[in-house]
Amino acid sequence: MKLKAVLFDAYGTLFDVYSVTSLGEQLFPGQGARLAQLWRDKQIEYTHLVTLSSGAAGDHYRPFWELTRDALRHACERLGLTLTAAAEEQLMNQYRHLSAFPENREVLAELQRRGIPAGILSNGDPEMLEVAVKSAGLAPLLSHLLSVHSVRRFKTDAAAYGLGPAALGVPAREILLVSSNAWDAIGATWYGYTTLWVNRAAAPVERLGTSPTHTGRSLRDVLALVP
Ligand code: LAC
Repeated sequence: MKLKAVLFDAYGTLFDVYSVTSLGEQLFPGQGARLAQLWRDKQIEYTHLVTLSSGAAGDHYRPFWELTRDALRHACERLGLTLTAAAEEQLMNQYRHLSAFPENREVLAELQRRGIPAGILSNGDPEMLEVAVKSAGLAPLLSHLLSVHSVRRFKTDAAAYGLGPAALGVPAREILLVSSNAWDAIGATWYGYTTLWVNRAAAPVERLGTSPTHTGRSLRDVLALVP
């Protein structure tokens, strides 16, 4: 089977969410790494919670930007750090302009050269994605910026993953979904995508009875999988 398009997760996959560590370290010496980790974990936990509890009884969706801010506040409180309004703005602003992983540009450029449509499918709200993509200079290399905002359900909800095939006009199994988040790679596999888990951190596999279709170590591994 030939893969016809590639969709990338944004946060953690194209953009390095732990690049906030150094600012965190500056603001809270000795706590930067713990803060970055807890902030990220809480952010994802909140997305899962609001989606899991949304349904007939109510809609608890709030944009990723807001959940990210709330997760930061919680993480600081948990670590006993006093988050001033100025520090919060600095950290949130850093989150808006996360560093892109260095290999991204050449991989996206090569996909474009091969004529393979490449896009983003992300929990991020449209404004966040647009700013991140522009500030990383990746806009001309991405044909689709798909945000779960339009369906008000975060990954791993089927409504979120359904955005890919609907926008690209090809079945999920003919789309390579690339994520550095193991849970996202597995959720997408369950949905029906062909998946690549970019396991940059050499993390242990998730024990959920399903494996991503492919596992690699950098975004470059995409190029061996598409024609
Ligand atoms: C995203 C989060 C999961 O970009 O990283 O969808």
